[in-house]
Amino acid sequence: MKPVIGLTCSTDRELQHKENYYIDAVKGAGAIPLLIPVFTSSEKDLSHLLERLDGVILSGGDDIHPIHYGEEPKQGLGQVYPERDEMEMALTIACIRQETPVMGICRGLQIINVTLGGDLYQDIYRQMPGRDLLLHNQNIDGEFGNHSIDIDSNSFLYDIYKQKIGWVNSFHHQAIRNLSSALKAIAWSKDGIVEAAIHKDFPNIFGVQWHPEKMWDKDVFSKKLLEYFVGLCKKEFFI
Ligand SMILES: [Mn+2]
Repeated sequence: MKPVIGLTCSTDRELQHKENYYIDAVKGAGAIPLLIPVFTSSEKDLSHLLERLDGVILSGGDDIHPIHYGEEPKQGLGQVYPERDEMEMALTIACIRQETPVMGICRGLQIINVTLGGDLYQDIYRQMPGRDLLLHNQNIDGEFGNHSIDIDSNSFLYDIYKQKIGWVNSFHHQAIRNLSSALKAIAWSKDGIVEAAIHKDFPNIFGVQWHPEKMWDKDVFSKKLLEYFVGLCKKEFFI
């Protein structure tokens, strides 16, 4: 039976939405996608929701409000939507509690980190002066890789890539500053930005800073990564 994977939505005052490439990528990797809107939810409601899902993808989107890691907004912070932050953070906690697999994509990796006590650069280009940063907010289409990543050879990512170097797209101007002590970094860009991390105690919970769903039908590693996650949701692997 195909697993059902919940995809968190982007939202504004009028619409809840998610781009079609997320839907296509989940379907292409062998699962059934289901959109989860932002809604004010109790712990009990989220727990009930998760009983009906085999996994959750925390999707990409707007910036995370820095109040969630104890800062006020600085110059360079983009659009924020605190209700989405709160819902996704509560959902992450519920997933950990119920051991529901989670894949964080871009903002989703950052949500996992902030939920578990880590923090972010509100804008890497303003907050990391003197660092020769790469262009993490690429100008080419998302189906093309933009910068390389160095992969921890002792990680599931290495098992997918079978090499220490990967090539990923990049659509972010925020990034992990202090990594949560509950997480382990498993990939970095050449300028030292954390590009992937996994939960130390719950390895079914991980995030990547790039967008495999934009490359899934062009890049074999992106497809394998999504298929790996679908496998976790099917409980094919015992890790
Ligand atoms: Mn990047």
